[in-house]
Amino acid sequence: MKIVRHTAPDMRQALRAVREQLGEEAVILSSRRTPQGVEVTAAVDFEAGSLDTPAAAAAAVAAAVAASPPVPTPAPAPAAAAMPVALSATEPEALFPPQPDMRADAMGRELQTLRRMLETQLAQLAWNDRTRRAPVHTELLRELTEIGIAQDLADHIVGQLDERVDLAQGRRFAIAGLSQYLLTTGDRWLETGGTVAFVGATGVGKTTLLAKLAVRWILRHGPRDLALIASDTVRIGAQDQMQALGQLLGVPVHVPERFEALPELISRLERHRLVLIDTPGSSLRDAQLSARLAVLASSASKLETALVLAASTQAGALEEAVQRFRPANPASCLLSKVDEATSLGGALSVLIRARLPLSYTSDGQRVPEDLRPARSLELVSHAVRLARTTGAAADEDLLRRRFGRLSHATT
Ligand SMILES: Nc1nc2c(ncn2[C@@H]2O[C@H](COP(=O)(O)OP(=O)(O)OP(=O)(O)O)[C@@H](O)[C@H]2O)c(=O)[nH]1
Ligand SMILES: [Mg+2]
Repeated sequence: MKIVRHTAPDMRQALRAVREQLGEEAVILSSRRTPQGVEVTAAVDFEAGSLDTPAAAAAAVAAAVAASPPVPTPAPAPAAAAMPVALSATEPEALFPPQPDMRADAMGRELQTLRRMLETQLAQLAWNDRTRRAPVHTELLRELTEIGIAQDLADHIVGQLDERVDLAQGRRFAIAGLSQYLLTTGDRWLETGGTVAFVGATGVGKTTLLAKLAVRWILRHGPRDLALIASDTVRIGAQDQMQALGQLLGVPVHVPERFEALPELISRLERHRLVLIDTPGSSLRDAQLSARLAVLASSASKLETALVLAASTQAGALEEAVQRFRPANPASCLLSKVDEATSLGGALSVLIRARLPLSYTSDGQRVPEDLRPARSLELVSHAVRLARTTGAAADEDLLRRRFGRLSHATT
């Protein structure tokens, strides 16, 4: 099937243009007024009789209208005499109070249903058309969806592909594209140091990551230039956890009196090359979260906040975490629990969309073994492998809803 959109000064000219391009079989799908005149969207299909044709789609919609239940008629208003209202010629509204316009409501709902049905049919047509015209592109969209890559990103990557590309080339291009968009920082904390506060939701693995980095630093540089700050005074046992780590490593653990005293404590520790700061985990709806993040954002310019995200979390919740912790102005993020994730594409899409560079990933509980400096190609390849091993499948309905849009089929 072929779908075209024409703009002309008037309807007559628009229809003539449609007829010239699509012939007498063309079906008008929609028309609307525009500042230039009218815009007409029309389609023609070469497999008449199939439900995939616009004519059949229109017929299906018409049949659905005919079959839909009648619009309920509102109950008759009570007789004026029975109303407990003062009869006054000057207040006719009191005699006939406005009834809720049930009929209009029902018609509105009916139209919405029709609109959805039509959109579904058109999406199906457009997706079928796209599959026929660019099978490699649609296969790649399917595979990216199976990996868990977000719709806009998948569309963007596939949209850059040449028309004559084959599937193997297309796959290589998509993986290279994703790797290129996924920013990473390199192993810079362990090489040159820094002052880093780990923020993130409760239980995502902040303290474990801090411990892994501290041990790795000592293995490379010794304990002299390392300082730890335990600013989590919220969770029972959090201080003990940090003190135990400090004792084990032979490194002092500093505790600010209050969270607000953190900037002052940081400036006192300036001579240390690496200062790692454990912060309380916050539920995303924590009332104190904004205040704490504001303290971090206004702290010494040397301080950098790093957002910890658990890869095992759903993409929607990761997106929300990125938004909620934005006031702390994180310069980078760390991805924990990669070993627990059943799909990685969603997490990678969130990081790419937020342009948040990834510093390290963690794929287990062992300290310090389960820590890696983030490498984008490695992560994207891991996401692909994961989709294969879990047998992820994108169902046809999802693909049609995501990628079956008219613009793709418009010539
Ligand atoms: N499987 C797996 N478990 C992890 C990983 N990182 C941390 N954990 C576990 O997750 C749990 C929580 O880790 P913590 O480091 O205490 O998390 P947190 O963010 O500091 O928690 P709060 O301070 O309570 O907010 C612990 O049982 C860790 O062993 C990881 O990469 N993979
Ligand atoms: Mg902790």
